[in-house]
Amino acid sequence: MTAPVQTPQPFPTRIFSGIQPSGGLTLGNYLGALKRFVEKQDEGIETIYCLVDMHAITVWQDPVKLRQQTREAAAAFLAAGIDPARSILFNQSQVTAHVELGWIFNCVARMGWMGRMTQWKDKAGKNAEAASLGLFAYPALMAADILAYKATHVPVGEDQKQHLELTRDIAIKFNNDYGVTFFPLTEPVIEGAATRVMSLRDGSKKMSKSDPSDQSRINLTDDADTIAAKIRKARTDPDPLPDSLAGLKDRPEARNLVNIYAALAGHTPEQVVADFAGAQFGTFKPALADLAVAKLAPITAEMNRLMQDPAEIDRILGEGAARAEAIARPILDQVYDIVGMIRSRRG
Ligand code: AQP
Repeated sequence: MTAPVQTPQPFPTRIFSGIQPSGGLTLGNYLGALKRFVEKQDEGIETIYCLVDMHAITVWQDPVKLRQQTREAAAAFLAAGIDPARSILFNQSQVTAHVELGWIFNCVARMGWMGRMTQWKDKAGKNAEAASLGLFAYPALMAADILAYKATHVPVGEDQKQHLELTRDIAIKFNNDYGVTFFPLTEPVIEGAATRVMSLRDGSKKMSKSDPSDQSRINLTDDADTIAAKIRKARTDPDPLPDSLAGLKDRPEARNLVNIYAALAGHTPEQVVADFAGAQFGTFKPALADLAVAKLAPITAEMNRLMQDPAEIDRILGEGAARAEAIARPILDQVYDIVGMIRSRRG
């Protein structure tokens, strides 16, 4: 192994991020990721967004549902404002550079690093022996997703921070092992009022598309009545809203609803508590439900419209995959060269 090198950042700004089509997208995915993906695109930064279907199958997926969920997630991206002319949008399995680089990173990453990942511990639970090898290696493939494009920034929710740190560790070890300054040290971009949206049933658990309770989350496909009913039934405490954020300490469910309101309204949580100081949840919840419906209903309607034409969605994903491939393939060719693989000309 060569001496460690400090990797400078001579890399142009490029954003990459992804979402697993492992179920219908939730309000957590929307506020923590999708809404911010659109903002980055609208800032004029080069943006590459991926539906990470290879990640989704680290937990068994019904093939028919997986295809449906992938198209539905693509529809959600488009409906939320991702413009395929300005962003690259595709599904991961169509660009094989991801799994090729993922394998190389499996050989760079250490077992101990993977074993410390909290998502692995949460998802594998007590029965790690029965979890898939893919679930264990998930963060190495995620590093490959990002570094196949030498992406410098990744907008994510709070839960993905540790995986981003591991992506940097893999980049540093690759650069050090091969004595190159090849991969950037990618920065997570975790910003906004709702970087960790919590379950509506349990303020200590993240809102998740794979939570067995549908009441725990708002789905982007929920209609107005369902959204209002879920917010009405959301767990809270009997106290009114305080006049400052300090008063929400130790009130995780109340804090969660304030954060959701703030992120949907484009306000800070401080503004929201100032506006609703002293209000009971009987007043706050209907206001939140109205806001959520106003923001989400147009997205749901557009998703439904787009889902009428699955061939068009597939066409957009295919076109995005071709553009993604054109960026990733030359990078991967260089990686093969760096690690010492023979690449013969064929035909
Ligand atoms: N509750 C959340 N609050 C804020 N951001 C969230 N994200 C997910 N849940 C929340 C962000 O959404 C992006 C895509 O996540 P993912 O689909 O790749 O996987 P995940 O983080 O494991 O999301 P889920 O919904 O919990 O999926 P399942 O149930 O399949 O594991 C990421 O940027 C994530 O931070």
